[in-house]
Amino acid sequence: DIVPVRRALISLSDKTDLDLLARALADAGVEIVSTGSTAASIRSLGIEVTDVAAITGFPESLGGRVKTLHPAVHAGLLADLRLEDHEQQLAELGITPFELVVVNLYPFKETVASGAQGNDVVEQIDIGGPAMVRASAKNYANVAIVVSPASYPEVIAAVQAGGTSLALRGDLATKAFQHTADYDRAVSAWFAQNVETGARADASTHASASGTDFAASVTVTGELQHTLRYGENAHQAAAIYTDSARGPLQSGSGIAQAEQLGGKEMSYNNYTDADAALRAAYDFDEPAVAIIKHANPCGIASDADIAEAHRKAHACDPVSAYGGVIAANRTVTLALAETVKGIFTEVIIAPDYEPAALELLQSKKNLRILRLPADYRRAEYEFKQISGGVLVQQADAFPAGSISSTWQLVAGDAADAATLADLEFAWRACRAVKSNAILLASGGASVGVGMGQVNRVDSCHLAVERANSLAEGEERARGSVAASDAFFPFADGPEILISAGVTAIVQPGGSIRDEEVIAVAKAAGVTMYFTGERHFFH
Ligand code: 93A
Repeated sequence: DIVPVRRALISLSDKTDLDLLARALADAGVEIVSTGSTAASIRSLGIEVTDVAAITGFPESLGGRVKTLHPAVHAGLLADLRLEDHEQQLAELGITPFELVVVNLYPFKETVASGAQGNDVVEQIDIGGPAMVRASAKNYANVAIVVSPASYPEVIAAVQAGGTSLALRGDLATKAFQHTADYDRAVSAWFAQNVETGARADASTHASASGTDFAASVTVTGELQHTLRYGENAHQAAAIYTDSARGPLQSGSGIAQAEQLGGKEMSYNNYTDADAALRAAYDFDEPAVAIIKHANPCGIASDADIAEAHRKAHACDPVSAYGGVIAANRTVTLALAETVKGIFTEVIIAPDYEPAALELLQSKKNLRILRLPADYRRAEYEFKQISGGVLVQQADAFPAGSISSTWQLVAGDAADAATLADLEFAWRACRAVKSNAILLASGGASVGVGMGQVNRVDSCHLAVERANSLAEGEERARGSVAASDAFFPFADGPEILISAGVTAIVQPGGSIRDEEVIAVAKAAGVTMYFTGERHFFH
């Protein structure tokens, strides 16, 4: 497994310790092949060197863009001499293989850091260098690839001792691939920020980019905002970080940037619930209020009057709303503040407060009052922590305006205007409910929510049960409409909703049993729409 080094290819931007390396190789009788300024440096030390142009028979051209990109170089890097066939072909082509390659790349990151822009940066994207590094690393069975002066002493020692070991070449190749991957990440991040692309123009639209494009365009970092008293439970230490993503979507100013106007310090759970409340209330163009407990809505409603929206949201589940988090997507009026004053509430979030409303709310010492920044924009990246890592995705969102124009009517009569408005409301509201989500709505308000169940039938049962049991003497499920965040895998869920008196259902569709589901709706004369798009929320 020891490969003696007879011929080395050296091409360096950073020439740290080049003298040390070149002299050691020359003393060990290694033939040195090199590029432009690297060859000049070696020659100036009085060490013999072969110009790469002498091997390629092709001059360095296009201002240096094409130096080593030539089969005479790359066949010498990629030939696997364990194969007789490769050895024979090299001989026929008159190509001598390399056993050692020493390359470091154009200083791309340093150029960006210097404040350079545009073409000055683009010109510093090394193409030939990474090609040699990757070719040699792939061929680590035959070639030792060195990308850092830190590896010179070890490599020199190996050359002097008779050759490089497989283990050393494996180590070097691993570092080499890390190096080129890191380099390309820097290049792709710069492109995502600085180069006008179709993806960037499309980023604000509903269409999602491919995962590869997305990952290449996002840089995830965190900046400590402040520590928290504790985490989800009292024995867990915690802190909050902001600005955790940079990319073409530009993360908006989410709950982490809200200004606190009163009340105790925000806790870890306050933040998660407040974020869930924002998700729920800010999905609506019309004035809307959401009340959240344990990240799930116990009521969402919209109404031209924001105080009335709150009243309707609260009526959905007054029991659970105790100790809840309220988000309003309009300025909090005195009328709304007066109602909230009488209900134990942990947090209230809004874009602003009427002065009298704020004064009234501030009189409740424990109520945390948050105001969103004036330039509030929904965060456009979503993160989910998993052990040892973090998942990142484009935020899920609805477009503004009517969302039913693309829906497909699959059963019953087309909904009248009022029913369609409730279906649109239910579909938007359902997105804020943890999966599996079933949300019953009536008159622009949720009336029964089935959330977080591990099967969809249970969510249907729960939604109906809550709609009817929480309203004294009223059967709120009857005459309501239903939304389901994902398709019904069986007809049992819709059967429960229909027998409870639901008149219209909106759901994504796409189950292999869609026909059975549609048949149940048709038989009951219930309207059903397919949206073609699901909105899981876990
Ligand atoms: O412009 S390149 O992308 N095209 C090439 O063919 C090429 N070959 C080597 N860059 C290329 N290199 C890079 O040139 C090396 O990665 C190294 O960083 C630099 C050394 O060039 P010189 O020795 O001519 O100054």
